[in-house]
Amino acid sequence: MKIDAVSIFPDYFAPLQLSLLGKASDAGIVDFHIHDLRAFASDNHHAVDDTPYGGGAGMVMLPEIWGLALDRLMVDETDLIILTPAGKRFDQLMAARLSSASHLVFACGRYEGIDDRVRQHYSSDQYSKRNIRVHEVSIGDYVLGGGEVASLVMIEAITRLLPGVLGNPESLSEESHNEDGYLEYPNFTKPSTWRDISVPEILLSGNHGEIAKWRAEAAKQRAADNL
Ligand code: JDQ
Repeated sequence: MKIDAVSIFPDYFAPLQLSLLGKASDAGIVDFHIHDLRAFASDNHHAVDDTPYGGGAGMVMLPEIWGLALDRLMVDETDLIILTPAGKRFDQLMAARLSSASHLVFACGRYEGIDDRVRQHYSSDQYSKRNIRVHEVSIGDYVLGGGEVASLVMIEAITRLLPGVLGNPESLSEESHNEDGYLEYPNFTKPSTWRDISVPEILLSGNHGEIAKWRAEAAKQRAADNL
């Protein structure tokens, strides 16, 4: 999978070289390319934003500069993801669907966001005929300063689903049990008693049928507690 990200703060993407994502990148499973939007700004002070038509607070990112940056990246079979607090909520199902894409482009705005004509333009027939799809996505109902951290969240959730990325394949199949409802069961490791708190005895029994039943019940209880 190829992943491009466009931002005026490319340094936000440094963590892609660490841990799971760094190994996936070294192994050639995912190919990250980070682009500095400001490189496409050609006026004297390299401005990327201007005041909003209709008035109001803040600044809006210029469509012309986004067009220059994105035109070079939008090949056939590309999913363009525009981060915005007003987008469709990102969840595990969206992560799973996007994990089978061949090319993702993350457009990371700042200020009050990107001129909406950028979304409109890349959503037009000319692009959908080339299997280019545009997604406006939010990672949750809170307001971030820009799209970079939201993109990192999505990239981590998506790339860990790629074949060969997760070291332990059982972890993924057990997660898929959860996709239709129950959250995770609580986990325990050594020692069996810590600060007077003992691990539930059933987990030490070796009775895998009873352990599965206990975990299903504990996961259900935890989900109810977190409502
Ligand atoms: C941008 C902003 C609109 C402040 C600019 C670009 N889930 C989620 N929360 N926040 C974002 C995503 C997000 C994504 C991209 C962004 C926020 N901002 C700041 C935009 C109103 C107020």
